[in-house]
Amino acid sequence: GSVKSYAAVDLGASSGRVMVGRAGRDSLELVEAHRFPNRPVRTPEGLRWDVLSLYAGVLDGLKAAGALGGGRVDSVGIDSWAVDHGLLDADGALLGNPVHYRDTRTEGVAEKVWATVPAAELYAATGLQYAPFNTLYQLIAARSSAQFAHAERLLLIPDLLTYWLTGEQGTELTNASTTQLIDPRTRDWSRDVADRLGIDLGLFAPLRRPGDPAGLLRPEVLEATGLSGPVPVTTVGSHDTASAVAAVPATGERFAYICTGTWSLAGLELGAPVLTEASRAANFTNELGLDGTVRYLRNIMGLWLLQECVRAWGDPDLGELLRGAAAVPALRSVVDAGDSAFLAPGRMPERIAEACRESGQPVPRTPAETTRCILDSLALAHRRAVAEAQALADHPVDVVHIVGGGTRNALLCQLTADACGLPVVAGPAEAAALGNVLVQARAHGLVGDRASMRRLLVRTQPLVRYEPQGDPEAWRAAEARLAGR
Ligand code: ADP
Ligand code: LRH
Repeated sequence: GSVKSYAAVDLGASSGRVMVGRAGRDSLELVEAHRFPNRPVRTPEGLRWDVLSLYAGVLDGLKAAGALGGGRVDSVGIDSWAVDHGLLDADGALLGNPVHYRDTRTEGVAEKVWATVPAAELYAATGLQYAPFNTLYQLIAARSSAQFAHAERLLLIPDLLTYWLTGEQGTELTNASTTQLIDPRTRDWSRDVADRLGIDLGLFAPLRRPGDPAGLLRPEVLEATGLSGPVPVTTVGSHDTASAVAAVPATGERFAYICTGTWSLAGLELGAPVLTEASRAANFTNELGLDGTVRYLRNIMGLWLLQECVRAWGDPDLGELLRGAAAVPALRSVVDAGDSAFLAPGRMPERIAEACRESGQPVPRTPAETTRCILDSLALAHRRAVAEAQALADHPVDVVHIVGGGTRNALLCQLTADACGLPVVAGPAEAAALGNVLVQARAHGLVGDRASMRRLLVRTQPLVRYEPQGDPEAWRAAEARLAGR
């Protein structure tokens, strides 16, 4: 049968990549065309994304993707991290560098918002967890700025890059659900929340959904990349986590997933949101996935904790560090890997040591010990999220799927199996890119529904299974220790 080439642009907080997915009716192969670092920059104003360098990386990547396939790709799809955005003026020009979600401008903003719309009402209306960086809080923080006064349009990061590639503006729904301005039941804007907070929804371009066409590469883009046109851009689940969950190689419904990269996003795929007070108290979020599904999950600080330590230690070899960590005794000290105290960059080894000291646990002294503390803490946070999601959504699971860069960390996968007391199936590592490719393939009639997308992944992608080992009591004790019980 015919094989098509889809370029998937996947921008993570630590790196961007352009992957080429070659898909046929019974085949799926992913090749990396180009990878580039995503390095935020601290300006006098605060922490900013270097979005022009990312766009240059996208163009280089599309060129490399074309070179792999004789100057042709059949379509392009773009996904990235959530919540962040660029503001455009009336001429469509970008007003300044997009602000990084780890910037401090949103400190104390939520409390002001809650004075107008109480937190419980906000959750009932939007289903979104509290995170200081939700787009809603960012907008409230920005709105007295000179820049905001000139803003006529807000484009989320993947929508901004799509605009630069095609000249067409839209707001992709799965990513829009992270703004905290979408009602997960109607999958449309929550006009009531916006009105009460004085947010003009006219800032947003019209909603579009995964599978919708998003325009054609502009002639200048064809010229810069050497691609032969016309090349359509296809809307995918433009929130990277939506694309990653679409590529969880599950065989049934009774599964939990953990998308591990800079973040760990741990939870369930559901048919309807869970908007209970208990769910709010547990800070689970209801983000939108493909085909009206809900991504019911918790944000855990993830491998960010390790990335920041590795940076502080001057970039030692990761493999060696992990071998050292494997030799350190288990569960000596654990920290709360869900604590937003770890959100900001800087001084990570010290902050972890302080958290251990303050909770009366042994303080990790070497990089190997600190790494072990991080991985034990992540596994423990995975355990809690998987258990609590099942209870809050009344949706039991038999298996935990781990996807994303963290699948390359065998120790983390094994510890997660041990902590959850469930088998872990690890892979694919490039889940977001695969979900991106599969939605493009589906839009062009090459694959069927979500279940058949998943069957194709099971048949074609290498997966590794980890059985739970060790003493489950040790994890219960560590959990109790962390909860101060
Ligand atoms: P993001 O998309 O958020 O930028 P990724 O999914 O690319 O993140 O995951 C990046 C993380 O994967 C790194 O921080 C690192 O901890 C882990 N990782 C990547 N390669 C390896 C490897 N060879 N061994 C162990 N861990 C790895
Ligand atoms: C992961 C991610 C996550 C969001 C965060 C801002 O890359 O998209 O789902 O919560 O970035």
